Order: sequence, then C-alpha cells, then structure tokens
Amino acid sequence: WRTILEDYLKKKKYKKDLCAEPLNPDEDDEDTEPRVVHPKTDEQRCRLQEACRDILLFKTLDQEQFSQVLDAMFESIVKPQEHVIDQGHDGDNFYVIERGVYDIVVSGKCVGQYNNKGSFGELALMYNTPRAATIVATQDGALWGLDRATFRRLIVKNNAKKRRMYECFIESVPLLKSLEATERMKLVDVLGAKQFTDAERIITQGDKADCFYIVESGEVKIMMKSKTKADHADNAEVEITRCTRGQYFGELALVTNKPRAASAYAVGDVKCLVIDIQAFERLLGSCKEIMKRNIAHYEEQLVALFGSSMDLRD
Ligand code: 1OR
Ligand code: 1OR
Repeated sequence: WRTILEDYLKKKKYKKDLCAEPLNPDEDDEDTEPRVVHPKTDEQRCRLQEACRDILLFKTLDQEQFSQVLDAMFESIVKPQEHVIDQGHDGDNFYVIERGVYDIVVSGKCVGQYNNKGSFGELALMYNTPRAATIVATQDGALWGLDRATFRRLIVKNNAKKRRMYECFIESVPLLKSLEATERMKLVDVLGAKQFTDAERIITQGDKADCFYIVESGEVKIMMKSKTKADHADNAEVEITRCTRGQYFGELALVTNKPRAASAYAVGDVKCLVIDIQAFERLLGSCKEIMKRNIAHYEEQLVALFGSSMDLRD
C-alpha cells in the first residue's frame, strides 16, 4: 500500500510540476505557507528600508515581494569578535548590514571585509551548501536577518525569473565568454539591475568602489578630471570614452584597489547589471586577465590625453 501511495503522490507531483510550470510560471503555489512577520516600530522600518535600499538581491523583486521580505526581517545586535556565520555550518539566515565592520574569513584567512553596508549569507541558502566563509564582527554592530524559508520562497523563486530574463544577454557579453555556463548562472543569481536617467551620475571619480557594472541598454559616458592638474582652474571633466550594450565599466578600482579613476554618466535612459565586489572576486577571477589587458590600454590613452599616466598609477 505504501508503495502504491508513494507512487501515486509522485505521479501527482510530477503532473503538477509539468502542468503548473509552462501554463502559469508565476503561480504562487507556496502561498499557503504561513508568512513570517516580525513587527517593527516606524523607526525600525525606516532604518530597515534604508539598509535594504542598495541590496542587489532585492533589486529584481516586485513591490509585494519586497514588502514581504521587509516584514519577515528581524533586527539582531552583534558584539565585537562575534561569529555571525561559521564556515562549514548549515545556513539559517541571510543578513543585511545595518552598521558595523565584518571580516570575511575563508579557511582562517581574511579575504575581504564589509564596511557598514552590503549583505551576506545568501550562498548556503541558494544552493543548499555549507557556509562558504566565516563572518566575524570586528566591532559593535547591527544586522537584519531573513530566515531561510522566506529567503527561499521569495529570493530563490525570483532567481528562476532572473535566469530567464538575463541568460541570453549574459551569454552575449564578451568579457564573460571564458566562464562556464554554471558560473554565468551563479553570476545571474546574485546580480542586481539598476536604471538611470539622462545625465544621472553612476560613478563618481575619487569615490571608494564596491561594485562593477555591465551595460544592458543605453549609453554610458566616462568622464575624467586630471588629478595631476587638480590645482588648475581649467581642470574640466573630459569625455574619455563611451560604453554600450555588453560592455563593462567600474572594474579598474576593484582590480587596482584604488578610488574610482573616472566618473560615469547615463546618456539617455540606461539599464546596468550590477555585481558587488565580493561576487566580483568570487566569480570573475578568471576574467581578470582580460580586464588587466584592457587596463594597460587605458594607460597609453591617458598619456595621449593628459601627457602623463600618473593618474592611474599614483
Ligand atoms: P554563505 O551562505 O556561504 C558565508 O555564508 C557568506 O560569506 C557567503 O554566503 C557569502 O555571502 C559571503 N567566498 C565565499 N563567500 C563569500 C565570499 C567569498 N565573500 C563573501 N562571502 N569570496 C571568495 C573567497 C575565496 C570573496 C572574497 C571577497
Ligand atoms: P573605475 O572603477 O576606476 C571609472 O571607475 C571607470 O571608467 C573605470 O573603472 C573604467 O571602467 C572606466 N581610464 C580610466 N578609467 C576608464 C578609462 C580610462 N576608460 C574607461 N574607464 N581610459 C584612459 C583615460 C584617458 C581609457 C580611455 C579609452
């Protein structure tokens, strides 16, 4: 009887999977699960909204999904030296940083840091893997947690949509040609999309860098002021190049670990895919050689334009 019953249930599930997907891919069949809601004061909700404003994983959610995410998040205070996550453990929550500095430690070695912004803990929840890194608070801090079940119901489900939306485009980006198909998919899973209107500044020369951009549509103008001429009255921004669909910018500061070397502005409406520095380090390591080769060309052009390559080297 058990096998018959199991067989019946399996078939039923199979049929449901088969029918539900193509007919209505966005059908919310898990909507019967109880929703997690952590009540918040207006002040907390304000701070939470501010902390989540630039979280890339939330950028492709619709309003209803985003508001369910905010409802489910809970505040958590952390002490210096506290391990928020331990490498090798199972994943319980995803975290958004409200404040504090956190070391990223892999196999005992510090490989990076979060400084008062960003998020972590998505990998174990997305791929059902053990935690890939240890996250240690270096000072008093505050985090917003999102439980595993809600993360899977909303974010992981949305990833299927993201893959459908960006798979073709990502495959067409020359820089990413050397990645394996699964690596490109993982990139899609964690990237965010941002829109800019005409003349809006996307990058500011001199700023600290924490992300990388690929142009999905529209045109981006790269403008530069000479640092060596910084005291001169005639040190106006000079247009140095433009980027269009499939091209990237904002890699230089990440590769050289320096402030942004130029500013970037939208020309008309622009859509960019955005990848944070941790995902850049984790997934684009093998593309760095291509980037470095192109950076060598920047130096040559800098000499031609400003008479020195001081600005990129300093
Ligand atoms: P998790 O659920 O695996 C640890 O828990 C989290 O650390 C992980 O999700 C990421 O959100 C975050 N490699 C692996 N995980 C990283 C990395 C990372 N950076 C941040 N996390 N890097 C490669 C190290 C060889 C990037 C270093 C900058
Ligand atoms: P970033 O992170 O420094 C500004 O932020 C971005 O502008 C930079 O990365 C590059 O992606 C992009 N010199 C410096 N940055 C450039 C240049 C460039 N071209 C594009 N960017 N050039 C030499 C300057 C005269 C190349 C001109 C074709």
